[in-house]
Amino acid sequence: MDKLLRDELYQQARNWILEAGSTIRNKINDPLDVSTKSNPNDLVTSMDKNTEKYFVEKIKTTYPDHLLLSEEGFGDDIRSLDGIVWIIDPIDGTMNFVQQKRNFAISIGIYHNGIGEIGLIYNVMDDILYHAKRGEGAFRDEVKLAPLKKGQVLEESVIGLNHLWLCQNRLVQEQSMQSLVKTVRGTRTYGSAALEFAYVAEGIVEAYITMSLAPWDIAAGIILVNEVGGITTDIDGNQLNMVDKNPVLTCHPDIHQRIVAEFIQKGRK
Ligand code: 2AM
Ligand code: CA
Repeated sequence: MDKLLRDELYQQARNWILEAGSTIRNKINDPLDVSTKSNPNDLVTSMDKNTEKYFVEKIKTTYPDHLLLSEEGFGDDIRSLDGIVWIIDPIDGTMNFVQQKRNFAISIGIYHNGIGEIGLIYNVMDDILYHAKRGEGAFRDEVKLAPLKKGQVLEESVIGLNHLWLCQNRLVQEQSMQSLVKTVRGTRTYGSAALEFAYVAEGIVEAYITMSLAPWDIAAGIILVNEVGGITTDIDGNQLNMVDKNPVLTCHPDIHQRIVAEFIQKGRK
């Protein structure tokens, strides 16, 4: 994608994400219509759906030849990332949105023939925008994020992790995940994959590991993490499939190999 088009799409996406966020903030205390999806804890609200419809309408009107891969089903049925694809989660961290009215984000990744060009993650209630254009660095509002510092060791790292994986998971023996938790300095669960990626990019968390995420949870975050020298793969260290769910590891490059080899592959079921 040439720079002129990338700059234009970035500006549009930025305007739309800020406007959608402002609408959510204005309606944050309105009565909520909550339903469940794949399981009783997998929530969706009318706000998720209306926010997604807002983006679909804007994108389809302005860029009719672009495609949209999004969580609530108002986008296109996409099997590949050919062309320009907007990958959108209208609310990432819906449980936080419902239970806490904060700690959720809107996530937009724009990909061109499979290459991540633009990533935006908007922490709506804190009004903080993480953003990146490929090759131009990542930012938290107007502040450029520093490249991840060299020499990171696992014992001094804080990792993001869903605590459920310590009790039950299909992929890695629970003892192996518990051993990872005992090795690192600390763990955090923020409840929004997009924000966890933003924190890895910001360098306030050194890794985020999770057993099943969809493209819209990670599309923007991958670009942000890339821009500061971080790595995102599946939990075995392989390339992600961007049109399917994946178990995901995003982290500081110095600790990637050790997490994969010592804690995941040894404990693989
Ligand atoms: P969501 O809020 O958009 O559903 C929570 O640990 C993180 O995992 C959130 O980013 C959440 O995204 C994501 N997630 C993905 N699939 C999920 C599922 N089936 N149930 C709950 N959270 C899910
Ligand atoms: Ca969502």
